[in-house]
Amino acid sequence: MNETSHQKEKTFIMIKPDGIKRKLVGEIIQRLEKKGFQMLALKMLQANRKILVEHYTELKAKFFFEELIDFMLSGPVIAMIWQGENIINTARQMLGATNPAEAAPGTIRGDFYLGPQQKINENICHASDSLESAKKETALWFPKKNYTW
Ligand code: IDP
Ligand code: MG
Repeated sequence: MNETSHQKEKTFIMIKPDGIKRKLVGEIIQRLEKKGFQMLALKMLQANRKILVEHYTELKAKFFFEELIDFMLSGPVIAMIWQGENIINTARQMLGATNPAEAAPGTIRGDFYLGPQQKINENICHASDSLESAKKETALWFPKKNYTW
């Protein structure tokens, strides 16, 4: 990957239903902007089962899959495309570990951990974990590709 395309790397970031209910939307967007990243697209929507099964298709065999889908259907989500240098890796670092109880201080999942009453799947925010999944998830949630300004 050359330097230019690396600087224009895009990723898919989604605020989960708990992040919206807990009023963390502004906080998450502010953190990404402060890091120098550019928002390219944003929409709030009630996801359906079909798009969520496709989004999380690699986890289909996991014991927590149905609970995860139900949680993701429990309220609207905010789907976004963001751009910036090395954003795929950096956004993952900014989210912190999957299990919010283990997420480091300074990360979104770590800083807003509520304690043992918070379920693992309720971890506030999603970010693509690789270039391949960023492309897949961006196309899945924003099929019209009308986000290049
Ligand atoms: P990630 O979101 O950090 O990439 P993944 O392993 O891709 O983590 O899992 C997707 C989502 O599934 C997690 O964000 C979390 O909501 C949920 N999840 C992952 N592991 C568990 C688990 O052990 N129990 C319940 N939910 C889980
Ligand atoms: Mg993942």
